[in-house]
Amino acid sequence: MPVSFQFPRGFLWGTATAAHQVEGQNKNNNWSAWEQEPGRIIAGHKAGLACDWWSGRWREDFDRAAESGQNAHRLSVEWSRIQPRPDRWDETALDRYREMLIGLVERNMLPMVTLHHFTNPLWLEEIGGWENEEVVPLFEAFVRRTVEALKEFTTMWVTINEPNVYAAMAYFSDEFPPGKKDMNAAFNVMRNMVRAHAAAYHAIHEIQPEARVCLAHQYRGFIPAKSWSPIDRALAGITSRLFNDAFPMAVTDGKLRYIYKNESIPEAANTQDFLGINYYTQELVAFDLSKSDDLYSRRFFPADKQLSPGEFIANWPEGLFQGIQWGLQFKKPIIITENGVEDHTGEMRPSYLVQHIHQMWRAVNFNYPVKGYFHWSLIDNFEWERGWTQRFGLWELDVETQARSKRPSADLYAAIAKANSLTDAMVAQYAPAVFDTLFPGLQAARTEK
Ligand code: IFM
Repeated sequence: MPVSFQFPRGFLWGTATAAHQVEGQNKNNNWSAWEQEPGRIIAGHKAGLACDWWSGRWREDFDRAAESGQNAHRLSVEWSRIQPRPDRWDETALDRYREMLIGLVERNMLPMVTLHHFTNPLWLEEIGGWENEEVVPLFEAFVRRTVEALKEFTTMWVTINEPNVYAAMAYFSDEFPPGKKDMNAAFNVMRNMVRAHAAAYHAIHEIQPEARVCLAHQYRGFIPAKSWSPIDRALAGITSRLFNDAFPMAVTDGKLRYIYKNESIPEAANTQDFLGINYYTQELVAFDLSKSDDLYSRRFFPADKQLSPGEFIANWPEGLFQGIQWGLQFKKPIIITENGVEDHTGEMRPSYLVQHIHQMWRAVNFNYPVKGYFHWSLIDNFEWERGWTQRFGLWELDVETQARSKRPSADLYAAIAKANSLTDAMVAQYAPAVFDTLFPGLQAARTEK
């Protein structure tokens, strides 16, 4: 008897991408400038042509996604293309995005559009980026223009991708532009992001009352390294409140809670229609006196976890289930807006994928309102400060030749999406090493017969 983990009818199976990471030829945003600065990106890598979507290679990649049973795709639009200068809107850029969304609809894939995914127009960066409160009306104006132009093709909008990662990487550690370590600036950025999200949420609903709008949160479990240690527990709790809770709480009750102060932002209350969760991994947290820059905490992976080739992600699938349980407090439908692993070898991805989809199925089986899953990513793309050293694609990209080749997980994900379920046969074929974890005793029972 075959055994399968079945998903509800209408479940969304997609992949996620972001403009700067796949389009190529972006020259007018803060990341293209950052990439020119020596020492900012591993090995001096640049996004360059990326996956060459701006020249039209999205067509062949959307064909790949559609042929492999995906019924949705999450992409982002590049603010600096749509509004190259504060006083100029580029209709040809909006036409290009229209074409892409039509391309998805024609292939029977539901588009989900992210309006901000890490990059800022240079003109915005020059006036202080998200530190400057002027960003709130500026973002709202950009959102209005974009949503007016694209509303015919989608009702699913992500205002800001991973605002917690943006604030942490650009203002706590200096890995994203503008490369600051400044806790006050980080707070201002967080406050402006919450206010800009709220303004965008209200504007989108004014233009398109049926819209479904969210922020995509990166959820990361922080586990005290020593469960009996009050200080490890306190540090894990503070880190989690700051990284996981601050934004989703603020867009729920209109209060932004920071390390040493709170701010009331009443217009942000109840401004998400669904909860987007990006989940990759979780970490242990231990008190460490030498880490004064990092709230005196050291974060690391347990020795018994399988690590991705760049040791960037520990395969910790239960964290996805826990992330979904954490998300229940916001009382909204949940979509996994990103999940994946950097693995240029293609060897770890199949087992990572089936274990995470199994955890998501457990949540669905508890009747938790999980409505869809977007794998990061369809194709290898430019991985920010880690350049081209980390590969998250179901398809491999040769950056020099633009040739695509399919990794085994592309077939595995296609089988899951087409069947709307994960079966024992799929696990046996693609990820035999975790068969017993997912189907305990099944192999033995079959052998006995
Ligand atoms: O590539 C990134 C993406 O831009 C945001 N979420 C995490 C991904 C993998 O690091």
